[in-house]
Amino acid sequence: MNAPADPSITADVSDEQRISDEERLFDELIANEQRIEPRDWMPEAYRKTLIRQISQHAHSEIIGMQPEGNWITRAPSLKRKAILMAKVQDEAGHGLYLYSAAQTLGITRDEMMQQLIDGRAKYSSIFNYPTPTWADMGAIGWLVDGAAICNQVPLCRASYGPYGRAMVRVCKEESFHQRQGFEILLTLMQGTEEQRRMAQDAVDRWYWPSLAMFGPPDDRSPNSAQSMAWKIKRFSNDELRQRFVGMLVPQAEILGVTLPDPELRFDEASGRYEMGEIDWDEFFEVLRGNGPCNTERLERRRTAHEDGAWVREAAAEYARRQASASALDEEVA
Ligand code: FAQ
Repeated sequence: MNAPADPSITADVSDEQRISDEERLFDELIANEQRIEPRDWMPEAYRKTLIRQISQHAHSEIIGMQPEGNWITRAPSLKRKAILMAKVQDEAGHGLYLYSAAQTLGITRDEMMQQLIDGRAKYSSIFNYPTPTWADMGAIGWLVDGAAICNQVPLCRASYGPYGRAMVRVCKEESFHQRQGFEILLTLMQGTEEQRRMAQDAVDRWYWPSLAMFGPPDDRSPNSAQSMAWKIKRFSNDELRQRFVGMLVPQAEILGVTLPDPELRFDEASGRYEMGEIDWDEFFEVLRGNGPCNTERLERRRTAHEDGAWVREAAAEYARRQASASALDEEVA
């Protein structure tokens, strides 16, 4: 007679079996271009990667409200003010969709917010540059939102359902943002000599940081290969940068602005743009917190968070009272 099986061993084997079945299903879903949804099994590293990318993205949208918020009270007309307010409000909405998408992965909004205000979380390098003139609103819309669209349209097909779906709406709004930036620059370029100079100066200052938004070059991008294998990212950082420059060149011609890269040219043989070197030392300094506005941006975010404490407390108290009132109703019934 066989000795009875040790129950702990049986449990281990069946657990392993279950995980490998689940892993196989996960791999099949990815291979077949199907979506992973919040309740599906997923490798822990996939979950962590998504939380990292989506929360950084959410923080970028929220911090990204500041450089343009700076101009709401000074926009040159009522119409421009209304448009800018709507745009900045859209960015807040994008942050909220993204925080919600990240929450489906098991992290709370409080945790993410704490990471941001403690300075432990990253957000896009681009929002650490100043906005001294009205033309910066044009350059941000045209270049920063333009880069965001190039980066985010492929993310609409990200393998994680809530992220991809959030991106669809975000991209529609970003495309309006990009056009409004282009239109601000076009108006300035059709204006006085001083206005044209202001527009060109803004393009000169935002061009290189907007190229850096796509992240480090492929050979220095530690996350790309795995994120592409998981179909979170669909293109590498350098591929998207190329696509962006290809989009900008004809638009710069229409605007009449010069892209500040004397080495920029299209190489017929390779079908790629050749370009000057991005200042990666500057990029990594900004990531380390040493950009022109890092301190100011985080300080502003911290103050806003502290100023909003009473709203959070009031909402929590209201929810508590509602819950105890409905518990009482149930008891009575
Ligand atoms: N800034 O290995 P990779 C917007 C970090 S939204 C700061 O290549 P990955 C809308 C990266 O996190 C703009 N950090 O990383 C708007 C990683 O660090 P970690 C935000 C950066 O994830 C407009 C390390 O470097 N968009 O503009 C940056 O595969 C106007 C190594 O890099 C998104 O977040 C950077 N530029 O690729 C709002 C899009 N680049 O985490 C208001 C979603 C890289 O290992 C006004 N995100 N790093 O410590 C992505 O597509 C990707 O996360 C990348 C980076 C492409 C940004």
